[in-house]
Amino acid sequence: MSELATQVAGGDRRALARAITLVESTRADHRAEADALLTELMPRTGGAVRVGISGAPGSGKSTLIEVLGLHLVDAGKRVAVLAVDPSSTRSGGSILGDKTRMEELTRRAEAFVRPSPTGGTLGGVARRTREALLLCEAAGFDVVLVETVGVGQSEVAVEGMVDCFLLLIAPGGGDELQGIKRGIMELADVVVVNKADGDLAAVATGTAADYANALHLIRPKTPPWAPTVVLCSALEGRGIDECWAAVEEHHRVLDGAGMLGERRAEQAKAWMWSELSAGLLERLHLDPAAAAAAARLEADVVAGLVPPTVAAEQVLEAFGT
Ligand SMILES: Nc1nc2c(ncn2[C@@H]2O[C@H](COP(=O)(O)OP(=O)(O)OP(=O)(O)O)[C@@H](O)[C@H]2O)c(=O)[nH]1
Ligand SMILES: [Mg+2]
Repeated sequence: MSELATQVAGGDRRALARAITLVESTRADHRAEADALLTELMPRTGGAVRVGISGAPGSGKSTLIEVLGLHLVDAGKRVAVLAVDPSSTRSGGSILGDKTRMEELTRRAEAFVRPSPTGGTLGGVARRTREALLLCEAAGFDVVLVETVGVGQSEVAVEGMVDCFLLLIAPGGGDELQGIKRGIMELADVVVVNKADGDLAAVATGTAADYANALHLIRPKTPPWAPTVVLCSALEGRGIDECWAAVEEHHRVLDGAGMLGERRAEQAKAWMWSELSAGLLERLHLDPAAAAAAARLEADVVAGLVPPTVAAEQVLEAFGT
């Protein structure tokens, strides 16, 4: 094995951080090294419980991840935290950028906290996070938690890379339920109603009941698992056991039905095809004949002279000629 692969496989956190920086690089020579590294480490991947944590801004994702992470570390597990943050491409910030909230977890030797890569499209950020997840597994982490903010398509991307997708909800009135898109509810394996404390405790109980009812109306994503609702207070550290118990139960049920391997295989296949379409598109843009045809036809489409479907077909015909 290469030196970096050996160090990553040995659980060296600094080597892991370097390996992730390598897969995040857009330089062609780095990409080649990253591909070689991932290929070497591939046999060591697959050993972690992969959990996605999503929710509206301010619902308490980072707070929950820190207490959950500490809880797992205290239980003897090694925990990695990654982030998918499409907004970082605009603001230059990052959801784990304010590491203050995970300060304690970051200090633990059994934990690894990695902020979201900045720059690039959601597709690019998601790809690097998938690769970072595999590297964390190769480094022997038992649990990988992927945080994403619940806006736009990032939930879909994260759901496509984890075993269990946890949707975090802050307590609120009935109208708040409609604020969560049905499509996102359908992705949830576990719904966690956070902030069940102080003045919000009673509201949280009502919100949990609302979600339990709403989930009944949704066709289960992966029967025999029926999504569950858990109440917790990340701030007070209550209900954290229950959150993790739900994740473990989901894992047990899926694995027992042979569906965990199936889910991961499907995800890997979909990942390959998304890489393939991105790669094809990139090559098409670099192909002189296709690029020339595209430039010409784009103008015709804008002018309303050629139907877009016909234009696309003609660009494809020019590709590689
Ligand atoms: N009362 C109460 N407040 C909480 C709880 N969990 C988080 N908060 C507060 O909610 C605010 C947002 O918490 P974060 O953990 O940063 O939320 P987030 O979902 O990671 O936010 P973004 O990353 O910005 O999307 C902070 O002020 C927290 O202290 C909780 O269980 N109870
Ligand atoms: Mg956060």
